[in-house]
Amino acid sequence: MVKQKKTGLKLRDKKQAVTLEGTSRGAGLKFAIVVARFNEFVTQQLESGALEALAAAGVTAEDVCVVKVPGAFEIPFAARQAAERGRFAAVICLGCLIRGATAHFEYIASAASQGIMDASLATGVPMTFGVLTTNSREEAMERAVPGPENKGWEAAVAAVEMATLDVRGAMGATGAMVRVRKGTEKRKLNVSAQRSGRAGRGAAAKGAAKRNGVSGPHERSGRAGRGAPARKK
Ligand code: DLZ
Repeated sequence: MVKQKKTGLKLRDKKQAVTLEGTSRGAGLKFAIVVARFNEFVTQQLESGALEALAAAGVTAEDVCVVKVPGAFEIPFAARQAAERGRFAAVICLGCLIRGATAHFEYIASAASQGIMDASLATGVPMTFGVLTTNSREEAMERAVPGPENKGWEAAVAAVEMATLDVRGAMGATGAMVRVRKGTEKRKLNVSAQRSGRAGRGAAAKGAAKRNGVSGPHERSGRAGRGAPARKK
């Protein structure tokens, strides 16, 4: 049973909106990076960019698992498996499609993007899209330069933000929005996410709980949440 914090007021009690957003701090969270080998001269650079961004966000190397697949078409399968079987807070998907003479480009691009979105929604694990779709090798290489311009870097930054965004956890037991004191908003929302039992992120919840100095429901019960296999519908 979730205990509401004394400071928690229902949103309708006051006329002020509550803003929820993730953070850029990923320490304690686990991430999977699914990388397609096709056009490896680019995807290797995307992988490096993603790894650098995760390190900059405080994620340690042992908390990152890199999964290699043949091409972008295979990314959704591996991403879904990682989300279902692993305790990842988010999955970063990286690939490179360069337009060729055939219709392959369109088919693979739409299968990859739709497949990744479907996998993310089906598992409840955030997945980010670092799959380039370019007209030339040059365009692809421009997007794989070292640093924050690198699309792998961008996808990793988005993954950290999504992994730390907990919309459901910020709701009270009845689904009512929990209001927190001004100035301490983000920290309090993270705490309420851990206590509400709705975060369901397994390792993610545990990590955030540690950072916040509280023990979340998953820590106490040892229950896997978001990392557990998706329920059949
Ligand atoms: C077949 C193919 C083609 C033509 N182009 C690309 C591409 O530009 N980028 C990419 O990641 N993969 C490509 N592939 C391979 C497919 O994604 C897939 O690996 C194969 O069709 C085997 O299922």
